[in-house]
Amino acid sequence: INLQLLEKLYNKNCTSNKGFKYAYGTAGFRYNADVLNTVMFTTGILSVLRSIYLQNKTIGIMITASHNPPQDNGVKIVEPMGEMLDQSWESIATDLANSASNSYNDFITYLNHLIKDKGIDLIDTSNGIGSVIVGRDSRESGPRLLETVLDAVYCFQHDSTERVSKILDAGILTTPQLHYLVYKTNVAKTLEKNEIGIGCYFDDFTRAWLDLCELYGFSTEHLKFALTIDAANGVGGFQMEKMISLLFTLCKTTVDGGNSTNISIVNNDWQKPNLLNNKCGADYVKTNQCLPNGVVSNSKFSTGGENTQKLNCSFDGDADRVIFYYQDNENKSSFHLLDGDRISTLFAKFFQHLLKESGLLDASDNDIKVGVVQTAYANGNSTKYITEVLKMDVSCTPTGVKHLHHEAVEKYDIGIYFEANGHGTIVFSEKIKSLVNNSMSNGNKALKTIEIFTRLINRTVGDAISDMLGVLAVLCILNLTPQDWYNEYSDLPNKLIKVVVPDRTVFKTTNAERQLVSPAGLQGKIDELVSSYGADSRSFVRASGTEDAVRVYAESSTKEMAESLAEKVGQLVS
Ligand code: NG1
Ligand code: ZN
Repeated sequence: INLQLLEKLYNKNCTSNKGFKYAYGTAGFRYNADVLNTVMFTTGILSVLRSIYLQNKTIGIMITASHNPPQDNGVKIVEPMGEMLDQSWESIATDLANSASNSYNDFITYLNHLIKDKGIDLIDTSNGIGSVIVGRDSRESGPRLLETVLDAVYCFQHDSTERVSKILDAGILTTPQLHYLVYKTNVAKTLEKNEIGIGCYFDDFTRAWLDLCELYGFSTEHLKFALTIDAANGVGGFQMEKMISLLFTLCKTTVDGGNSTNISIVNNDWQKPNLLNNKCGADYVKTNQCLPNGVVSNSKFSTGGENTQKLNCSFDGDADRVIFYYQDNENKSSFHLLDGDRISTLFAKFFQHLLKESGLLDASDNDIKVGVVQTAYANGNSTKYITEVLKMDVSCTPTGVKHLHHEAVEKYDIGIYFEANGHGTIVFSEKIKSLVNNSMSNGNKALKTIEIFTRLINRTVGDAISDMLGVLAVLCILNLTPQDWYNEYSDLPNKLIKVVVPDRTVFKTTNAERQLVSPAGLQGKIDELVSSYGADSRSFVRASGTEDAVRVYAESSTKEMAESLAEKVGQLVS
């Protein structure tokens, strides 16, 4: 590390908001973009150290604030195989940022302690000098914050020839694309291949989609649906555009020149950052349970005939969430939401069907575990449907995909996880992959389908583009209309509200956040209230990890009762 340069660049980047307290939250650091410089600088430093610590594996940095408003931004670190940052390093990230926020001396003291404590060798660089890939979403503050990260990496000058740590600016891309690129880069490295670019993302996912088209005889331009994608005016729109144009160019069954009208993208003004997530996007649609700006109600919705089905979906600002919906007339009550819970149940039903067809379940010593991971926000009827109708295993974890991902990997060979808000993916164990690969030669279509899905689904993290393709494929393969999908079960009416309290840290939970242990006595009062609303009622309270508020969730047998229960619990909390 070049100390002279470090001090100079610290002074340039870390003095504008001295004393600010940072915390690595549910999804990294996330604040108003004006206060982020210090933490961008320290995150840049930390990612190089993490890379050297992990024998020079490539680490990712994503600059994004997802579904938050345009004036916010944030940053998170991505591990070599595309996972979220190791939890024990989250507090290091926080401490390093706060030491820099205090003073240069505190920063250097903590940095030295960290380097020593982790045994990171900055002198002998024979193992490598650190390698980082950085991506960002379409926010206006992105380029400025990127400069700060580049400054930080530049401090790692390893000898007099000014050899510095390697950093690849991957430009504007979706969060899951960055995760995937980091993963592919590390795989390529172990194969001693040269650097790869984001082209690998498009190659791999279009290949998988086209393999499915070929296997089942459907084609991108002859989907049974007219699909409208609301891209939240974020980066997902133009990445999806690239994907669509590739799919149409590569599709072998091109008809009429191949230009389709059955997939369209709206809210695709990603070059106007002030429109980002504004009255559109997955979070808006899920929270308000209504159509976003720019999507018209499907008044000409027809239940019969090919190509007349209309389906919409919304991405969030960095395209790691997707939810689907349709509305059959102008009446708001005909709005039907197909959220993360529904995506889970659809995939669960699909894989159950495939496994039956594949014959893999016949050999009892295969002992294949398939299950769904949810959080407390999953609709009670979705949980009931999975356990009682599909008769599959469900586990519940705290909020935040890092928890769901971990559980899915630990517990299942095919682990399906989605937060109700549409963030999730499917993870396949090495065991199921090798079982599938070893038996595939017999031309079994179900086995081939599972194999293709291990490539169509982004293994690293929830991915709106890949999940969307996965859902479309399942609907085509199982021959389901959006209404069929919706009619599998009915949601319990529910309400989610935010309550601003003086100190949200006093709200401590247990049992996957479904019960409060602090403040003392509050859970008893909530239980009492819930029991007075009848059998189907449920409510829980937890502090948000991304906003300064407490969230109250309530479910009951009618909309009025769910709303009243949420309000009453909200009063107990405030
Ligand atoms: P918090 O603010 O901790 O509730 C929210 C979402 C999470 C997750 C994170 C990260 C809800 C109720 N909570 O977390 O599911 O997506 O943001 O983006 O939707
Ligand atoms: Zn997101």
